[in-house]
Amino acid sequence: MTPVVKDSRTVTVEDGTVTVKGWVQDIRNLGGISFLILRDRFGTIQITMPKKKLDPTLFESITSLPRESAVAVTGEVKESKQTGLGLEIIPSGLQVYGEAAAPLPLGVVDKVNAEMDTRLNNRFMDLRKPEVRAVFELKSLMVSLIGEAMRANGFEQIHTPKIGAEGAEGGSTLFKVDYFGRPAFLAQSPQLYKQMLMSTGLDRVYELGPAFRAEHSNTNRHVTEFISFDGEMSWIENQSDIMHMIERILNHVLNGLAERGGRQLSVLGKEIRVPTSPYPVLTYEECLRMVREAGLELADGEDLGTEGEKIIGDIMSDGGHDLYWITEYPEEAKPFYIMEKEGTPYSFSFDLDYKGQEISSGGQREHRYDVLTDRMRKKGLDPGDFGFYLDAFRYGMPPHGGWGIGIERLLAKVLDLPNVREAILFPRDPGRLSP
Ligand code: AMO
Repeated sequence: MTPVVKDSRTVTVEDGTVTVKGWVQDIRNLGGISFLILRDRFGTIQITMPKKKLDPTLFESITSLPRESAVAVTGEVKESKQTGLGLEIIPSGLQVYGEAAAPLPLGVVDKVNAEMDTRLNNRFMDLRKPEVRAVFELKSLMVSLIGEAMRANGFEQIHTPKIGAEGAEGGSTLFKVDYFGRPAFLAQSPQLYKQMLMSTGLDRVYELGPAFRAEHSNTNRHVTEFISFDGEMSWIENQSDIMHMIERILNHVLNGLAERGGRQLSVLGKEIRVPTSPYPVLTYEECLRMVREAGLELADGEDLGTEGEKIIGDIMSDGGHDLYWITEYPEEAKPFYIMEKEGTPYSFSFDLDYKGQEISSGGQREHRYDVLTDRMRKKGLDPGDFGFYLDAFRYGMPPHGGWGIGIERLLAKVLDLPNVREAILFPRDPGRLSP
């Protein structure tokens, strides 16, 4: 006999008898007959118990199982027109691995959605819902697809330190840690290290790793720990080389999710709109104009902000574009490592926005030592604090550039999730340090 539930690791078959393992989703008692709905990661199966035909002790043990207990049921498979799978199991044995306490902290099949906090406090139970788990299965697929695209384009995967002496993204979002009595910080990004590698011959590198930001804001798109997908490439001509690369990678990722994530996407009732390249390019000044025309008062050089980004997102969406670039930000608004556009107040930088939200920023870096140190001073930084980084610029640094993409923001936008926390197993924010 062949296994009855295809590709499930929880079914074993022997002499026409199967053993299925899973969680007790529901038990229905209808007088002479009872049903147990058993669930594993692939779906549910019905265990049918005609009272008169079953051993009374077994009947009693199964029908009194608390919901969500982890069990194995052994029995005979029968065809059934009444079940979705087209079959049912008549049980002959039961093994209880873990009996669930009652009441449950959170219902798994409840129609009413629990509050986000209740769900996150009981994430182990929340994740038993197929639609919650599907997000993380797609996240796992997304990470594989990123790896595929990066390898295909000649990038090496790297791992840089997450504890360091300096941050690259501004002092206000640094988490301080006590490093054996010395002050240290959690990495806000791999920025300094990925750039240093550009002077080594590791011409194209990428990292998928945690980034920490002491961001004291409670919004649906900020968390204090996220996974940053960083890329850096050297010998570039200009920032268009980087933008083209990102488009190639994202198109592979979105196509791959649509093609290989079909089961999870249908659980979520979502479809992925794969973009066509090239993505439209807007300049910061054009965006400012669009936002002002929509009635939002923004000063010259001011951040477009959540509201401004949304206005532009709506306009672009009306034109059929989910993904679009915003380039030529004022250099003042960009970090020291970004190259200025000489003779103008602008910079060689970009943001990539997806449905009205920034999911990535990057640009061409300042690779000329003297100009870089001047730019640091202009930003109120002491080049002396960045000696380890600057040394890599003193002995032959090629032109280079790169990007950082918050993968949870990307996934949240792909799946239209209302909150970036939906794409993080155990999110961290100002109010949440556990679980
Ligand atoms: P930036 O600071 O813009 O750039 O961050 C890059 C991307 O990381 C994500 N992100 C976040 N996601 C969730 N919560 C947060 N608090 C958060 N902060 C940032 C966003 C953002 O677009 N070193 C540069 C990148 C580069 O130039 O290579 C950097 O870190 O998706």
